[in-house]
Order: sequence, then structure tokens, then C-alpha cells
Amino acid sequence: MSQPSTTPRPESIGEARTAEPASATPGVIPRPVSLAPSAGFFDLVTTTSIRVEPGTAEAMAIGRYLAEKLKLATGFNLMVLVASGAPPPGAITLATSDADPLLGAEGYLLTVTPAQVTLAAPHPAGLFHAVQTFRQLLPHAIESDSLQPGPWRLPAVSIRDYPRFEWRGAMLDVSRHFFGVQDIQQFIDRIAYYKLNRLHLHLTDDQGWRIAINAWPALTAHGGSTAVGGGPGGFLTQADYAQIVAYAQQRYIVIVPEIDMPGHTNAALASVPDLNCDGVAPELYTGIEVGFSSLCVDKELTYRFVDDVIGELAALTPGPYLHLGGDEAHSTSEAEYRSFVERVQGLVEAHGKQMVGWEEIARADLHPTSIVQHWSSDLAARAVEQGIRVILSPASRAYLDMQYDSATPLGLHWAGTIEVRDAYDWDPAAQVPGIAEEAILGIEAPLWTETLRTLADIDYMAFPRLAAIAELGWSARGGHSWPDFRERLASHGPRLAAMGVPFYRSPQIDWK
Ligand code: NGO
Repeated sequence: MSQPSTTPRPESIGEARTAEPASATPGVIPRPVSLAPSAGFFDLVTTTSIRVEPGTAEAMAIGRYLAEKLKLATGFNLMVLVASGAPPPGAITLATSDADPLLGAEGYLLTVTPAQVTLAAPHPAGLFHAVQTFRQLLPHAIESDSLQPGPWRLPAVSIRDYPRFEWRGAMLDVSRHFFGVQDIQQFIDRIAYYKLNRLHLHLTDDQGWRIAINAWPALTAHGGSTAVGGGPGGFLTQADYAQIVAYAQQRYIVIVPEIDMPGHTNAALASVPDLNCDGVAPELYTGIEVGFSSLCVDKELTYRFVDDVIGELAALTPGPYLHLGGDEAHSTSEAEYRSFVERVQGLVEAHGKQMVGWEEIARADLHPTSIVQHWSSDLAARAVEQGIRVILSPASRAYLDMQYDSATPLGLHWAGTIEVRDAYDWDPAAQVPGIAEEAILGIEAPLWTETLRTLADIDYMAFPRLAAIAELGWSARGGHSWPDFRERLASHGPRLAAMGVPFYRSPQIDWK
């Protein structure tokens, strides 16, 4: 699936400051770059057709996806057909030809008139995002998976939209507690609704190794057999992983797999005795301390192991990124840590991928194509000095595992508590001294799962904060406004409820 990587900066289009008055913005999240309401409504009815231009298989797939989504609540079997020429009244048209190339890899136009709807984008990813906006213009009951009464009416509107940042991600830790294919797919659907385009999977940690590696079967056979608190654990087969990748691809989301190293490796060390410097495997670990484990960085076997793991994962991963973790390697000396990261960088590149790592990797000599992920210090600014781009995941704003307040039954609070406004009301370009807009590849919200066991737990911690992070990643800086976001978010309460998301009903929002 094509996913061009260049996104125009708002300045190049000159619309960054076309802020609408708050009251004129329907409840679309992330807030579109520009939105002009006009008179009247479009009625979605049984005879509405979805028309796709000839020769665009991806647009056809998006048309079918839209029809399937709309069918559940409306019961309509909308026709999806290939057609050219002027659309008849009552049609929804998906078009990629002649769309303004300045909209970039993910931008789109959405025009709703009483007679028809047009979704236009130079690339299919933009059409997919336009579909999410279209859903958000319909009544909230459209998100239900059972038949609802309707009517299905959208306000006439003209939207021009494209993202501020190229990387808009969420991270899910499937190591501390294991989450399987179904849960991950549900999470993918939720994040796609808010136009995120990266899902970072934290696949390994001290408590569990969750991805099958054919050359080292003990990793999952033993290392995947438990979890925090001593539960049964679990792991993804390579077929499971491929299924997740394909599901994400259909939703224009790139999977970013992470194998955390050299620290956070107790599950591997417990599974393969030879990976330990003394050849003795430790016990499996089910607590939540960090920083005690390390691969044996002086052993050649370590690099054969890393090369095998990276090689198998790279072969399964169409996206360009491979995350090697690199955080909290407190049991590895500074010199050893640096030489380890530099050597692994070469292995990742030898398998045709770009290395991503937590901010600690900025201590090593990095290539300009490597990517550093900020989470709690100013280390990433060092990488920027080396010409490297940064993903921002400031723990005090973007960590979805932090409690909302001291009464939140789940989560941690080492980085403070994060209410919805804390998650929303910050500017990425002003967050870390030395990391300005140009150095920021994007934003990502990590969800660590030491205290989370079920999809309902994930939903409760992620929503609504992930909607706030999504808006920071997508929407123009000039349109940032807490009062405006707060109002739009209120209208997402019934939407999330219709999807079956047991979200946190923050007292900061007057939920509808
Ligand atoms: C830290 C740590 C993780 C924890 C998480 C909990 C990073 C990058 N390493 O973030 O192992 O799970 O905090 O909030």
C-alpha cells in the first residue's frame, strides 16, 4: 500500500491561521485546518451510492470499508461502484485524480452539499482520513454496531485538511500484560478514527517475550509464559503479527515493532542461558521494577542473536522502522551501551530498516536517518544537534498509563497525574528546549501495561486523552484552543459510548 512520506508544512500552504470561530466547528477531532459550514444538509438514504473513479483499487477498498462501517447502524446496503463522469444526486464520490498535490501524503478535501458528498485526496491515505471526518459529521449513533433508527443527516460543509506532523502514534505495551490479535485490532480501529498513523508495539520486556522468533523458539516457549503478577502471558505467532500488520495497513497505520535492548531483557535472558555473561539463566520476572537486566554486550553470541531477531522481524514488517528500545539500561556501562547501540544500528540498517530508540540512544553516535523518542529528559536535544529527528512522548503529558487523578483505579503516577487538559494543553514545539518544530517528526502516546489487563482497561486509560494527543499531532498550531477542544470532545462522549469504549468521563468536560 503506498504511503508517501512527505507531508507539507502548514506554512507551504499558507493556511495555518485560518482558525474558525469555535462555534462554527462541528465536533470533528482532530480539528480540521479549515472548515466552512454552508446551508442545508445531505441525507444518507438507502439509495445513496458510493462512487469510485476507475483504476484505483485502494480507493475501491476504502469505499467498501466506508459502506461496511455505515451498514451496521443504518442497515443500508450501499452500492460501491466504479464510475466516471458527473455524479448523480445523492452520490458519495471518492476521488484521487486532480486533487491538489499540496494536500500532501495524507491531506484531503471533504465537500458536503445537499446534493452530494465528495472526498478528494491526492493519495489514498487522505481519502481514508476523509472517511473518518465524514463519520464524525454523522449523528453519533452511526458508531453503533447494531441497527439504529436514524435519520442519517450531515451538515453541508467544506473542509480542507492535512496534518501538522508526519508521525502520529500510539504505543501499546503487550509485554507487561499480553494482548492478542483481537484486542490489538480493536485498538487499531479506535486510533484510526482519530487519524493516527503509527502503532508502536512494545513486544518484549523483562516480564515477557511476545513475538515468535523461529531461530530461538525458547524466547516465547519460556519467555512468553508469564506476565506482571504471574498471569499466563502469551505471545503472537508470526502469522498473528502478519495479520495485525495487514489490518493496520488497510487503515493506513504503520506498525513499528520494538524489541527492547540491551536492558529490559530478563525474559530473553531467562529463556536462553548463553545470552548471560555467566551462562546462567535468571528466573522469569513478574514484578514491575526496571533497570536490572542486560544482554551480555561483550559476547559475540549476543549480536548473532540480535541479528536473527531483527532479521526475522524486518522480514515480517513492511514499514520502514525498527525500534530497539535502549531505555533504562542501568546495568550496562556507558562505553558498552554506546558501542552496543552503534553496532545494533548497523544491524538494523543491514536489514533495510531505520532505527528508532528511546532518548537514551542519543548518547551514542547516530546516523541521520535514525530517530530518537523523547520521554523524560533533555537527551533528545543532543540528537537534534546531530541532525536527527525526534518523536515526542513526554511522560508528563503523553503517557497514557499515568493516572488521571489520584483516585484513578488503574495506572502509575511517577510522572504525575494527567487530566485531559494536561494531555491537550501544550505545544510540541515548545516542550523541550533545543527541539523546535523542524526537528519534530511527530508525537506518540505510549500505553504501558504494568497495571492494565483487559481491553476495557486500555480504553479507559487511552480515551479521551488519545483524542487530545491526536489533535496535537494533526491540527494546525494556530487552531489550538482548550475551550474549543473541550466543546468538541463533549460531543465525542456519545460517539465513544456507541463504539462500546468505556472511556474516562473526565469532570473537566460537560459530556453530552
Ligand atoms: C518508562 C519505562 C517503561 C515503563 C514506563 C512506565 C520508558 C521509556 N521506560 O518509560 O519500562 O513501563 O516508564 O510508565
